[in-house]
Amino acid sequence: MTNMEKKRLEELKTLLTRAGYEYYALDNPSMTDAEYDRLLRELRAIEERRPDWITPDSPTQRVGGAVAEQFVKVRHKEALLSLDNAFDAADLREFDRRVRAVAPQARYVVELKIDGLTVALSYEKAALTRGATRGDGVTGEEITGNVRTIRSVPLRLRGGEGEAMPPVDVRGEGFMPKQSFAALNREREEEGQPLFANPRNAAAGSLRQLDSAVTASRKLDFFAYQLLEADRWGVAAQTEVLARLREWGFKVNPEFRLFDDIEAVIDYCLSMEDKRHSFSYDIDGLVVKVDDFAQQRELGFTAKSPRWAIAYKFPAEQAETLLLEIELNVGRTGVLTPTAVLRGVPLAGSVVGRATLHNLDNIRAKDIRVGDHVVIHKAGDVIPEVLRSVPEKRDGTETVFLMPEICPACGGPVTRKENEAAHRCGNVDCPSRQREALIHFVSRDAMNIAGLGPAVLWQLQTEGLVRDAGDLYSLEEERLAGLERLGAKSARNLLDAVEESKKRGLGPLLFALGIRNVGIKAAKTLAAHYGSLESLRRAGAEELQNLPDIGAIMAEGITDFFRDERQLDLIARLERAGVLMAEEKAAPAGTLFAGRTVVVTGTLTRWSRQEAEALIEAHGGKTASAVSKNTSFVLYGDKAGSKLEKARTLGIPLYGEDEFAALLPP
Ligand code: 0OX
Repeated sequence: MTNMEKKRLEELKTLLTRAGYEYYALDNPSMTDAEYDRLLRELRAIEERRPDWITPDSPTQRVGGAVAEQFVKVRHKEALLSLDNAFDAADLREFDRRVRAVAPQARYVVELKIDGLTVALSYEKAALTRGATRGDGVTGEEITGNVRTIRSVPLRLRGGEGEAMPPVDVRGEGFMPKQSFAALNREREEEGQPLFANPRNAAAGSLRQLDSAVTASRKLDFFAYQLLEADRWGVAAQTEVLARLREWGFKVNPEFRLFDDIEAVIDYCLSMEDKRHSFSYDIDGLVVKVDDFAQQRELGFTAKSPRWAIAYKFPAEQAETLLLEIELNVGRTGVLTPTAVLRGVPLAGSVVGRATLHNLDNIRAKDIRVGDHVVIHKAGDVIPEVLRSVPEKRDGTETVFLMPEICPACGGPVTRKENEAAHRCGNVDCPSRQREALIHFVSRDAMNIAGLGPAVLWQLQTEGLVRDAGDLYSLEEERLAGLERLGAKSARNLLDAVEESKKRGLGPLLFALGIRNVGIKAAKTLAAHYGSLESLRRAGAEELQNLPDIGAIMAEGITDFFRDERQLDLIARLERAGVLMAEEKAAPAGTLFAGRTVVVTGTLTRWSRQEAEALIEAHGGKTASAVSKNTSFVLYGDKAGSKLEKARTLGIPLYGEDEFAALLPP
């Protein structure tokens, strides 16, 4: 029996690995999803009976679940190089000239430049043993558990010589397809989580997860393009590498082309500019590489990049429109940021009506006037920015922008410090500054007070109910309920959220207070080290600088903050209101859900999904992102989809929010 079972297990692993390869790497499925699921279940069942037979390359081992404490640094076998950039045909011709001086016969492979992040993979005895990020090129971070969850990354090399196979090192681009990115952001929006700016950031954030179950829930993909120590593998050119990588089971981008001369390369690069949006993933250009490795070796490297390759970067997408007026926004530190109000214009996927102008120096340097035609682009493909004006189109009615001497929000004096580009409103009571400070105070990484969006804060401010953060803790229910658009229920919820925020602990509080230059990371470091606001207050600048992540400028920001009477007064009021001023101690772990694995799905109303998962873990349970036979029960909310269905078919207990809440101690 055992023998037969073992044989079946091997058979299932082979069948499923092949099906996965055909589906994910070749994009050419040979098996239906239902059949795949059935075989996977059968494999799981065997592995459950015989856990000693589970190997890391089993198709069941992609789900993630391992949670790391921190990332481990790894040294790359060979440094990861960066690429020189070409922005136009002339740059490419110049590159060609330098190449031909050394290798007159060079041929070029042109690959798409996938806009993701470099991932380095190592295989030993044909099995995946390590995945790492680029890091600084010399040392990266070990992310093996996360990389394993990417379906197109082979866990075992196909046709590998198994035990006898020498180590293989492969590099490529990890990325998130555009559709997965859009779906992920939609989901995050529903759950009130911050959105990723672009697929690249989403991929980076997903790969740098300490909890690989989170990575597994993100739809990442991988294209391989480089093989280290290629000679050892008898391959002598980039095109041969791509072929070999494909044979081994990697997904290789099919769009690469081979050219004899640079003019053909240029034509191809230019033609791709129109095609760039037609791919299911973002590309930011193309990579032109000398194909032949002997020629590559002759060309060698500069200090930071190979002489045999260059990145052709697409011109950033731009648009021209009319600058209608310049608005000033007063931030929480008093900085006046000029924003261009534009006649709406489509640009890289959205209609842009506003763009930042950064500061007065920038406006002057670019001679941007109100009424000008201006060229805009999206920085990092996201943030609209004014690049330049188009003076040829002026008709004489344009006006030079002047920075007002008084703040447009409060009439206070506007000043500019020497050596600073920013103009600032000096009035600490400026309502605009106070409003921005409040928005920051209640934001998610700070005190996380749900239901206090900018509109409600605005209302509380104009009604005179709230001036600073201290006032939030003395709001009265009756007064709130009487406000327009708020009502009794929202008033109650809001007060509950305010009450709840008192327990956030020192880290979030420090961030919320808006100490100059202290971001969320530094706030956490300070909280962990000092444990209470009082002992932080007593720390000197020198002592502070000895902490990781804290530099001289930040230390000064902190000591200045604690010398400010108004801040000390605010802290005293927060303390009297019962806001926790010390690092929150972890509650003793309960045992209610000990030994149970719970899947949370759909939109909950009482908690965010993260909060519900934290609750389960605080009571000794484990959480998972996928429903399997091992799931103890599913907590489901609104619009729960396939996970709920799957749980139903597997006969796993289902709990609605109310039933779940009833399990919890009061
Ligand atoms: C990409 C990409 C990046 C390897 C050695 C020189 C350049 N983002 O798609 N890098 C490379 O090649 C490196 N190729 C690519 N296709």
